Amino acid sequence: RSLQLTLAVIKPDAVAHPIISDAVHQRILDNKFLIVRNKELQWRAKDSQSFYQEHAGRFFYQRLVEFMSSGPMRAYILAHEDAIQLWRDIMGPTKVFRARITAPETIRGHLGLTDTRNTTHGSDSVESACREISFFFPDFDVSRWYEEQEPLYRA
Ligand code: DAT
Ligand code: MG
Repeated sequence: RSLQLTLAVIKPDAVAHPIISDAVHQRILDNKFLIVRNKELQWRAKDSQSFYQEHAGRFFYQRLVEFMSSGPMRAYILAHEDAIQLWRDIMGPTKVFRARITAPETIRGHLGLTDTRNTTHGSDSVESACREISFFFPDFDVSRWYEEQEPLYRA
């Protein structure tokens, strides 16, 4: 058993309301994630477009791009056993109006505002975690971190 890294983001709707972003941060701590890096940042529209390239052309794309560059957010590199799936489970379903009914105890079910303003982001695979960690933390060297840090946490 060993640690896995994921990229988690508290989106602008939550950062705009400190009580909400504090609640999300507390979930990170309660679930015993190791916070490897974290920082606040704001995107320009071009960052948003590039990050969500896979959704270009979808009906919600323009809304998504504008929202994600509308204010500051907080990004985290989180480590945990099976971190990617664990964080996805804690976030809940993408669509808030579904999450509210089917998974009200999740972050999105509990704190999400709309399907666009859904409070948090999380990587969905090892490949996307790698890409997204570099996107948010260009100076972070994933392979080096594993070499230097990960063996310390092996069970
Ligand atoms: P997730 O964020 O759960 O990985 P995704 O990658 O499919 O979901 O979509 C990225 C973001 O785009 C999502 O967090 C919110 C927005 N989005 C996705 N589907 C949407 C929809 N049907 N209506 C409005 N916004 C949507
Ligand atoms: Mg996604």
